[in-house]
Amino acid sequence: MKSIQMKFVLFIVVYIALILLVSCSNQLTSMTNKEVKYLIGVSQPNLIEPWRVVMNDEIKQYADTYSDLRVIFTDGGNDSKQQEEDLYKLMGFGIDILIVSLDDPILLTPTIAKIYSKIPVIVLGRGVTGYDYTLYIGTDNRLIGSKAAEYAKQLLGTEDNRIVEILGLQGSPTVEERSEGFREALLDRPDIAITQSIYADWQRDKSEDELTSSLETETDIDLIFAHNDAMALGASLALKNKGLSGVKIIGVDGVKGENGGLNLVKDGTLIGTFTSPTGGGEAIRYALDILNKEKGIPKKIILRSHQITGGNINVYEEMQSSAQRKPIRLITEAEPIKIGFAQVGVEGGWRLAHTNSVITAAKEEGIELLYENAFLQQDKQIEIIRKFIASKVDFIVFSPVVKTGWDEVLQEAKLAGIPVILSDREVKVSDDSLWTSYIGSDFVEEGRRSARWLIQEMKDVTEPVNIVELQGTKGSDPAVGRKQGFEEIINNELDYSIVQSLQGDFTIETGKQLMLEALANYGSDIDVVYSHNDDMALGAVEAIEQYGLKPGKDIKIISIDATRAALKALGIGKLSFVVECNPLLGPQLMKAVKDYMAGKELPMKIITSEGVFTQETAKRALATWEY
Ligand code: GYE
Repeated sequence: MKSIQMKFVLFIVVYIALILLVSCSNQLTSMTNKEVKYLIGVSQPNLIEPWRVVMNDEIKQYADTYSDLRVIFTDGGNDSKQQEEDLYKLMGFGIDILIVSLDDPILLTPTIAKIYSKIPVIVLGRGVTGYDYTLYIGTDNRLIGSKAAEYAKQLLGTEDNRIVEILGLQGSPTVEERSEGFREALLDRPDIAITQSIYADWQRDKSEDELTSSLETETDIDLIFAHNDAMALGASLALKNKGLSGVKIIGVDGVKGENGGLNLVKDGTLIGTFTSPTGGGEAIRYALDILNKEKGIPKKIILRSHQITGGNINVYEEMQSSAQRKPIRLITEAEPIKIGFAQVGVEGGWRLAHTNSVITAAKEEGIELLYENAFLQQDKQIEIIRKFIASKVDFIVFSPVVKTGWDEVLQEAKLAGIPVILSDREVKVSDDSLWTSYIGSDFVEEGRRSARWLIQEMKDVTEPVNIVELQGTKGSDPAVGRKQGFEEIINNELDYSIVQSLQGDFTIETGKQLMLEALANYGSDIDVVYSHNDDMALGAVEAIEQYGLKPGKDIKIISIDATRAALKALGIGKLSFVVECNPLLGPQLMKAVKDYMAGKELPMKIITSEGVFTQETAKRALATWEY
């Protein structure tokens, strides 16, 4: 890294050059003579969308509270080539970290990956594929789509309903996810048809023009779902020009400002919108944590989307105003924060590390922790949660044994005003306001990573590949996600088949027993074991040895967790590949609890950052590995 002085001199030179050269669309924050510790580059694909203007405002506002931060903003003028040039220009200025929001993920993801090999990169809001970035901050777009559909279903009658969907930029993952979420949630309503899909590139004018021309031939529309408020506004203009009224319009974004979604809901242009927080403030907060090399930086922050309608907009705006963000209660030594922690079980190495991490972190933060264990039984876990509600804890934290069946008890917690944090596993409930935050891994991605490695590893093999899958607890979030992600990738490969998929419970014993069963059926025809966790993989190692074959050689073994025991086995070649799933969630959990008690809104999901291990990297990692 260049010295700070050098960087400052360079910055001054660049600044002067910029004033002379940079197109007027690029903006710079004001400069003072104070020493610049960190230079942050912010690259936007355009500043036509109000949502992006708000994002920059939030970044600026937050960055301005630090006198040693400088931010350079660029505006790609809605042209990916221009944005690519901007990115290299920012690199030329010697930025320490890049904050980037993209429009065209296909063109720019490789550039982002290249930059990420040199400096940390925070991707904001929309679109980047793969995993080559430091941190992503955005919303759950599939969820936004499905919430919009649920709302549309409420708004429409029961017969012959026609919806026009106005989408953002074609090919963007954000657009695909919003659209898929929307369409999937409409499947149970055969009376609703999406009669038209219009791609309007997130732009108001394009939406207005496209809809205007389609209204020439078809005016029978009941509802419009636009992927952002700008396009929703464009659609409303087209309808107005045509003299059509009564079409309900739902948008997404819900930002402040003249043409922002909040105003559009207030003046009745939109029937409702779903907020898509820009994450600008969070980006600066995390940029500083990254630059200061803080531990435990997550991989993804998913912000909560709120449904805004005429009925709740005032309450929402009040909630957002900073005056409302007061500490929840006074915390003293006599009355510390009190957490009830309903642990799922003692099933293996990962779980023990997780339990210890939570207990230790609570102690370090002076937080009182009531700890109880459900030993893999849902009834018991529900009973424990009820006990915590009765003891009036400040927080309930639990790792749900399975995904479903929690509505009732979580409703009770909500009624008692006790926020719930899901640690390391998610739930599936009808109302996502029943839980406050999820802290853990992306299980689907873990499954994909396992499959991608396998395909790479087997690329020269011409024979069919026979896989045995050892699944974790039936209906648990990690088992469901790891299966789904693995299958998603494997299903594209004609020669790969999962010959047997057996149901375990994440313990070494079930791993061994299930593997013996698979060996009895398929013997040496098995090429690969894909195990949903390390304990079951280590059980499979024992079974394969007992059967007289060599684990890791005759049969490759892929596993998830990366406990020390698994890394050791990988180091000596008994396992083949291990995907990390980090159990050391205690510190992040305590941070979230303290933030909440201080009056901050928590992200909906905090997804931990994780690596993968081969034999070589496992040996090296073991020297310092903590769990
Ligand atoms: O992978 C497994 C444990 O929920 C992420 O549960 C956790 C999983 C972990 O039993 O070993």
